[in-house]
Amino acid sequence: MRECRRTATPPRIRIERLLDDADRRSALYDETFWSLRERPKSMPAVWLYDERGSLLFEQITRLPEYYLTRSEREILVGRAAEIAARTGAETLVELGSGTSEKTTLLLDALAAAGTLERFVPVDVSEEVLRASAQAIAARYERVGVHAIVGDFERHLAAVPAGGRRLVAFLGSTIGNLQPARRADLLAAIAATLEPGDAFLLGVDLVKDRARLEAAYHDSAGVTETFVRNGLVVVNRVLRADFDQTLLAFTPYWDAEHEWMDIGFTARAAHVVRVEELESIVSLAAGERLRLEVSAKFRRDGIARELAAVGLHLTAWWTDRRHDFALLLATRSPDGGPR
Ligand code: AVJ
Repeated sequence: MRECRRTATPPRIRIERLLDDADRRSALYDETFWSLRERPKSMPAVWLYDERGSLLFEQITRLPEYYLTRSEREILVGRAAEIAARTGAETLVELGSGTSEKTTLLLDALAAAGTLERFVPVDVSEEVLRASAQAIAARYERVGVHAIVGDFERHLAAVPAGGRRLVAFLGSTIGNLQPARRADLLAAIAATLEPGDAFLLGVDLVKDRARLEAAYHDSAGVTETFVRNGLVVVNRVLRADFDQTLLAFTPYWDAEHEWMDIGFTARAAHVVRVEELESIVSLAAGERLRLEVSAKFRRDGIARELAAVGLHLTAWWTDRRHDFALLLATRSPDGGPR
């Protein structure tokens, strides 16, 4: 464990680094190498979230077609006080916290309920964590921040124990994981939870194809720019030569897997070099290159996935249109927190 001792870091902030840039890079390169050999050929969605990608995603959240962020906020606005009352949480743990403004809704409610003592954001980006830790510590004078620079798929054991904890995983980010990895993550979350702790999960719901496809293929073209930026990043960082003109942006709803498959279709057969991975990727005409999946959920399905790892659904809230859901789950079989 390393504590940060920069002069600018107030004593209520502690930043624990479990991951450095070199670890992050080698894990990502390795994953990219292997996913380019899958069927369909894929690349990890992490490539979408460089600085420009994160700004573009912010823009996506304001698009008329992209309902997810607004729907989740609507639920949080309506239910934050109830979440605070039900969980009585002293610690809010947020996975993949980013810069999330939605966190503030939860923290405000926990502070108003008088239970909040500590905020534990977990994110791979130290920069993002440092900024949000400062902001949160400034806003809540009596709250300690214990930020963890880590990968929530690998470093959950580092989440500090003690007190009632609410572990939040918002934005339907869980939908980026395919079922096997999702099950592993849920199992790790379940293993972290102690009786009295709760898990708050945001999931986007299955709905009609047209609305789903529009959410990922907006008329202003922001999503296309966002996904194409992933290729720009890979070209720069991995010294690849993906040719944007040979790849059509073709996101589609995969009704069998119930996920949005977000990626490209090769307009013609061609070969791409990825120097840094010492790889050559050949794409046939019409072949798919996937950059991200965004799984959508149903209440029964996610309840079953939770039950499979010993978690029990204790609350389920949706927005007025039933587009998105927030759920609470606990480890204890009978109703969870007092
Ligand atoms: C940030 C992963 C929740 O899946 O909706 C938005 C990412 N990709 N448009 C999603 C995304 C294209 C987003 N998540």
